[in-house]
Amino acid sequence: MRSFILPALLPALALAAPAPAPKRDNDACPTMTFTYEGAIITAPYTGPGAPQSCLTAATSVAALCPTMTFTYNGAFITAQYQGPGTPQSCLTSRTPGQTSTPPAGSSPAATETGPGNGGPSVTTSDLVAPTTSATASSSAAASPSSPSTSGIAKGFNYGSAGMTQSSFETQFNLAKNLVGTSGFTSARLYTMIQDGTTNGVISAIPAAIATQTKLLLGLFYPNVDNELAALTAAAQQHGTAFTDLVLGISVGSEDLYRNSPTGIENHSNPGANPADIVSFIKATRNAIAGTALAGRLIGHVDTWTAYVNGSNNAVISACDFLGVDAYPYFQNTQANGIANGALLFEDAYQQTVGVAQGKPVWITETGWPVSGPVSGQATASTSDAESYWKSVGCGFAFDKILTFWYDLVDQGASPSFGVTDGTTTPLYDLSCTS
Ligand SMILES: *[C@@H]1O[C@H](CO)[C@@H](O)[C@H](O)[C@H]1NC(C)=O
Ligand SMILES: CC(=O)N[C@H]1CO[C@H](CO)[C@@H](O)[C@@H]1O
Repeated sequence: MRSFILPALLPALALAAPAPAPKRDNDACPTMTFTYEGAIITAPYTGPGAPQSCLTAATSVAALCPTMTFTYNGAFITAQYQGPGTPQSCLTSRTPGQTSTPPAGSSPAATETGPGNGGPSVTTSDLVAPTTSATASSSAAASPSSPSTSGIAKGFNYGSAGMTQSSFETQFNLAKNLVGTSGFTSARLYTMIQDGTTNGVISAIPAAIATQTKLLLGLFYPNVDNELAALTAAAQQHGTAFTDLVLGISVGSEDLYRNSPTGIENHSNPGANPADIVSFIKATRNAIAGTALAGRLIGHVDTWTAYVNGSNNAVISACDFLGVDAYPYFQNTQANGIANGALLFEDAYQQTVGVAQGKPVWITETGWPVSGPVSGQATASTSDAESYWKSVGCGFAFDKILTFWYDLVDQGASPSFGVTDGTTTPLYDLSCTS
């Protein structure tokens, strides 16, 4: 599940490396987020109370940066274009899916979804930052964020091997009660299938209902038919108690990476061609149509190196969101000591945003090991892991971008990425306030 940089891509990436972005004076300007016909829109807030400097900045940035118009669930959406040829200054936004102009006639108040008007429990505020954009400066220099009040989802990744409903509940509760943290109430799964069964529903679903844990579901390629059988069975068995918790559905995990030269070298598992993932995504859309899962966001998880490989663009086009995995620790052909950890991660994230066709980019895996071998200039230690948590987690990701950290418990693995050995007292300080 871990990524490695593709050495073959390095020359291309070096050429494409972003120049320092011109200073923008609207970095602190407020934004608003709302849903419009099922699409998540983030746009500059220019209503009452917006600073005068932001009114002109919003206009001039909108004027300078290219936009694209597309339809999404039947609605016309105008969003920032961030594909090839986009000026670097237009790629500095940290807010996924940012738009410059809300569609005419849209009304945030009227289209906001939420439990109050019969909408699902998962709301826009679970998915994207509700008020302000992150700054464009390096997170290493940014001040740490205050404890979570935003409600934007964050959590950890959960494998399925050997897991039962009771062990899922134990881990979900552990994540919620980690000393020094709050708000780790979401979970990313890799499969819908209970370990040891052909297509039985994974016991993480009743565990999530019992603990009110929100879910990024995962479907594992190439087990298409069984994954879809388990997904639709889960919706049938548990109804809205389950589907109200679903943040999105990821079709596949690192399959394009495993299909690349480095992935083939590092893994025995089969990868997938872009066309395979696209048809799995289409099959998933068909499978959930008419079920309680209809309308849920469908995407894919892969390494940032797979997304910036233009041969994989068809997968991006087929997705509602991208989940990106990035591990500076493994980027051992670059200067990847902990001092550069945040810079490498942010570059990986921004490069993914740059090819995301305006779609939200969620962080599905990142972390730094507490123990394990040296990897290039990277060393594994609790103090390096703490430094990475504070700069990347607190400074860049948490409460601004939907994030799943890697990982909660990783005992016995080498390198080992767990933030705890299984107790609510973490292996290092996880607070975001100091
Ligand atoms: C780019 O993606 C294609 C399609 O997935 C794959 O065949 C190729 O190996 C990738 N190239 C690199 C350098 O990873
Ligand atoms: C775990 C592992 O085998 N990692 C290797 C993956 O491939 C890269 C590039 O060849 C190596 O540098 C890693 O050591």
